[in-house]
Amino acid sequence: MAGILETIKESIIKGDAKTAKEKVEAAIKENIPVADILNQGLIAGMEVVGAKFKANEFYVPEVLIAARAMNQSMAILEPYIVQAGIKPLAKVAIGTVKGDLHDIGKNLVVMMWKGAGFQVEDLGIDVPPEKFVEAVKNGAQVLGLSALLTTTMVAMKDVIEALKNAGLRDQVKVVIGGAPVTQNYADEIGADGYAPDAASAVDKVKSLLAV
Ligand code: B1M
Repeated sequence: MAGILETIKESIIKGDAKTAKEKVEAAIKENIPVADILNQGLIAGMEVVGAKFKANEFYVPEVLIAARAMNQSMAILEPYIVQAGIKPLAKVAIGTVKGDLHDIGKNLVVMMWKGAGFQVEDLGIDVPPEKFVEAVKNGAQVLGLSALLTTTMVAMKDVIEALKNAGLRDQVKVVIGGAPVTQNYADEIGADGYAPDAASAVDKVKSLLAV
């Protein structure tokens, strides 16, 4: 089992989408737990990519190719993550905030929330505050905001302001996350919750909604 997960991890690092997808399919057939495929294969690979990018060993093209391999592999895994979901526990919406194009972490939260049984509206990337407001008007009980840049995390505050201006702040719980985001920042901008990773994002929403 460790061998196939290691191959998945290495394929992500190399940006070899074909092998990554084949091995994810093989791992599913071998009944390797989906959480292990995700955490020890895909996420572990992306973590190495992040470290190499930071150390200037990888540049944007390598990172993009790795991200594509990750996203394509996640698409195969998604139905298996979602399988556990029965009836939606609640309606939630999520997006990466305005100015920010990172979506790998956000997509993980989407999958985890779906897997936990939430009905998830994925608003995508570079989402302006008005779109988040619209999602609440359409019934979202929770808004998830993701940001990966210190320059875009400030847009989370704009979303909360827009909700207040629309008179909707009391109708929705706002959960924030992403690498530069902290609990202190959540407190500072008046978000209802912060989650450091996709798995904790599930617990956070469940505790906020008491479901
Ligand atoms: Co970007 N990038 N990037 N990048 N990129 C970072 C974030 C960076 C830290 C790299 C670095 O310099 N070390 C740096 C930010 C520095 C900063 O602001 N402090 C950076 C930069 C500078 C940039 C550009 C400005 C580079 C440039 O053009 N010069 C540019 C900005 C573009 C833009 O957004 N406007 C840019 C572009 C890109 C790519 C397009 C090439 C690509 C994104 C591809 C894509 O997403 N489709 C990319 C990538 C891949 C990265 C790194 C390498 C990896 C990010 C990632 O996907 N991680 C990243 C370095 C790093 O993180 N070490 C980096 C894996 C993912 C699973 O983790 O998204 O953190 P993450 O999600 C986690 C948690 O944060 C959490 O759950 C996940 C784990 O379970 N989480 C939530 C996330 N959202 C959540 C929401 C929640 C709860 C939890 O509730 C709602």
